[in-house]
Amino acid sequence: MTVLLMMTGMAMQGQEGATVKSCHTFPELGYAYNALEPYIDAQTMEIHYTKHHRGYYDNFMKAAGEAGLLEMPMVSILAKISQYSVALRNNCGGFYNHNLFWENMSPVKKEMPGRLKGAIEKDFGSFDAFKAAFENAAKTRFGSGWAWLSVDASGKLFVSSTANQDNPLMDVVTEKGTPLLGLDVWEHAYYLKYQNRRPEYVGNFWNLVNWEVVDKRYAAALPR
Ligand code: MN3
Repeated sequence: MTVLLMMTGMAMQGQEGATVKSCHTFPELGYAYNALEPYIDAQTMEIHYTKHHRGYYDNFMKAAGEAGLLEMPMVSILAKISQYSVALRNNCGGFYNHNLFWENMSPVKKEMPGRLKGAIEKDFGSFDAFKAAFENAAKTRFGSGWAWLSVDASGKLFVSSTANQDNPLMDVVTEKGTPLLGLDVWEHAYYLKYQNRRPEYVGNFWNLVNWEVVDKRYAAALPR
């Protein structure tokens, strides 16, 4: 448990300001492949982490090297992603998004800290209203993509969805902010267990959310 939290914490620190070069180590998954069962099965987790996420990472390293961006923080690359190749957009996005996704989930139930709860109630009216908006974003994303809870430059929370491996940090998306919680709705994330039943997968996600991590990201992203 302590080890798990430490690993989660280290992975979080590695995500934001770190340069590509210092992120050169493919991050550890903070729990076992079967730790999120029954909501996400072990086979899906193993393939998702070792094949999909690894593939994005390897291709990101290649594209970043070719573009001479090995010293640039990921957040800076994402903020100017329109200037770079499609390969960099897909793979920097894919690497960043999955890092966040693994950290967003916990095998141990995490209560939502009061700070985040208050902000959600203020900006969405209620937790149920937020949940409905997030589920709607996840269910209605056509094809492959992500649903997000993010905070904008003024400190306000919002829900959005993006296609493919785009995310709210990219200059190419309409709703920009810092992602706090992301849900992968590519079929590779759920098809082995849920087949076409994406809504069931989306509904089960609430059993896994690590609200402590979301709250920490919220606090770190607020305007100062
Ligand atoms: Mn994925």
